Amino acid sequence: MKLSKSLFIILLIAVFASIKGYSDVGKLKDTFEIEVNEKGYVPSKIEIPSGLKKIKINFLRTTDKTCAREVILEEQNINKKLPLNKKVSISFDTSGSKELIFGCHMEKMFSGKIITVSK
Ligand SMILES: [Cu+2]
Repeated sequence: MKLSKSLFIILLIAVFASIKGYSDVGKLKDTFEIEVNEKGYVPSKIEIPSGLKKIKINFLRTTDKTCAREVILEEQNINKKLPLNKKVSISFDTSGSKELIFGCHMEKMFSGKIITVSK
């Protein structure tokens, strides 16, 4: 009787531990918001955990006073126009890349980075 009770407790702990591990994976943030305004891409640096395979970035250009009217990410063959006040999403595979640079058509005039970090 005593033995089965401690077995039950061990089992319970194992179940809770696995649920916690599962929810931690589910909590990895994979969607990011970037505003394009007078300062350029804000934020201009996005850190993603190395475990992520795919991320999504929502861009919203909120001013006409910028030349960053598109987002270009050459490594991923992404080149999208950013209409004023319209959310534009890009989604791509980040596994295997450490650092990705995106920017406007004038290359590094306005740019941002996506950096993979181990957490
Ligand atoms: Cu530019």
